[in-house]
Amino acid sequence: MDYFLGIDCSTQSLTAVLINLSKNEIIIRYSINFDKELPHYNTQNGTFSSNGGKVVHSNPLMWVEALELLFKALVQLNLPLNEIKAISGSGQQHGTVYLNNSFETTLNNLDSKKSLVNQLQKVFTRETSPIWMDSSTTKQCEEIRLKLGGLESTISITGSNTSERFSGPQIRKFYEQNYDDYIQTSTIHLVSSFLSSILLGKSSPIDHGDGAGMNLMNIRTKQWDDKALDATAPNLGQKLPSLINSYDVIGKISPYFVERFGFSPETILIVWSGDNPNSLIGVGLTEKGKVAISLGTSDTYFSYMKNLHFDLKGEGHVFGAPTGDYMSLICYKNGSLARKKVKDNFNLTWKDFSAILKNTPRGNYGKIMLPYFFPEIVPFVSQPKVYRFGFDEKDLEGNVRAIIEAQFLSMRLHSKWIGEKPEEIYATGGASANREILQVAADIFKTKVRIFDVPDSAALGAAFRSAKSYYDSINVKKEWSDLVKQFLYIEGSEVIRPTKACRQLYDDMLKIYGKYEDFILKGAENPETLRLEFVKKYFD
Ligand code: XUL
Repeated sequence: MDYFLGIDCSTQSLTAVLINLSKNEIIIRYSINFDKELPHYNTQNGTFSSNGGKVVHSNPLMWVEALELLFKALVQLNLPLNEIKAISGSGQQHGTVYLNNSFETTLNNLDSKKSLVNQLQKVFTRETSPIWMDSSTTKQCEEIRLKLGGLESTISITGSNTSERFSGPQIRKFYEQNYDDYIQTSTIHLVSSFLSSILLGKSSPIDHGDGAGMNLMNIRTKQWDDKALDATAPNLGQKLPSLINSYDVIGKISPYFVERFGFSPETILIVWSGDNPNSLIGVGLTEKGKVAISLGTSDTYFSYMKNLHFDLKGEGHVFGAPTGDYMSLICYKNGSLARKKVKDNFNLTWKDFSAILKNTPRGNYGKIMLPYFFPEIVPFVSQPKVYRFGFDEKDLEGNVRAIIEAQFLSMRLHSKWIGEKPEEIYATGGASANREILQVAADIFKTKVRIFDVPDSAALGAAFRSAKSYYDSINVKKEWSDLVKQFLYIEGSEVIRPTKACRQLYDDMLKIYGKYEDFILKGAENPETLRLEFVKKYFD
């Protein structure tokens, strides 16, 4: 049997998806929820935050302990771990793990009678890891951008503007504020390459997909960029693992996992990548024209990109794709946690929430929200604040529809740089199960939205990646598109069609929404008159 395992370390949980590619079936999905199953780390939604939500960290030991729990559970479920041919994984992007010089030797000498978490206690030079939700590095972003020659030059070197959550600015902050600990650090890993190292029993390379989310990799040469390294912190090049293709095999599984959990010593490992590159494959985006929205802790909008081009405004990103090409990505922090805030403020269930969406009119009587419940990435907002125009926080129905319309209006507005109008949008992530939310997406984008009931797209993508590289390694030719499409059975999934009658309404609303962003964030003119005209045109 051709069993492949994909593991995803996301913000709130660690998930495994085991697939049998000979039969195109999922054997199991299994998740460890950090808050619930590892309560001694005291996380909230997998994180700890301070400084008004600007500093957001997580605990790398928690991820390690979760990995053990996950494997224990798979053993207890009697899954054929010894028949798994290859494993790869996915990590929430940008987060960094700081390790001292005992990391390699510890991994090399793991005792399979003892737990991982006990043996890895002393390998860190920084107890907690800044993750993608951290927005405390505005100063470092400015410093690095300046040294790289300004906005456009930074984007054209690294594929993105310097971004608060990206690894480079985070590393610079650590160097500036904890100089001694920075000096003690011999290796800096990403979440993906850290966990990949543990399975491998030695430091793992970083792949081009996740490497592109650091502001340190040259997006054209796919090598560490000397200028970017120098602009970030001294001797950084010596602390970073090497960069490799996302499809490269990095070795065989460490004996620790063979002895402790019963994996076969022949299991090959493929380098881990970021959750977004993995999801790109997990939802079957192996060619142009199709876009995915992933509605999870973060909401992301992403697509496969054959030829490199950039968002010169600096809001969108270009990462490496698992196929060796590129992908575009726009990321919103106010995703599911913001939707949940509105739901919880009114003590609603998701069923109530959906019913309200169904029963309120498109355009929401002109009630517009700028939903910055948390600091936002796109557009950049450092101080969280929710702005409401034409309604207030007590208006139950108004708030429910306004948050969803705001999220998709913002996505349509800020994805224009990608150039192509999507032919079809694939919806994935937790909230993709909610048809009413997706109907709003279809209406606002004026595009079909296809629902995938493959919630763990990043872990599944990792399983696909491990399969593809395994077949390559034994010279069995499989095209990406065939492998993925056969498995996903895309044609069988449900499609939500846009409502024709509201095309003009959302075009008008989009313009007003953009003007409210400019009004609040750039001090432009207040578009209230336009909003009132909109109300008159559609709701009088
Ligand atoms: C992407 C981003 C998030 C994280 C966590 O740039 O910051 O999507 O990868 O999911």
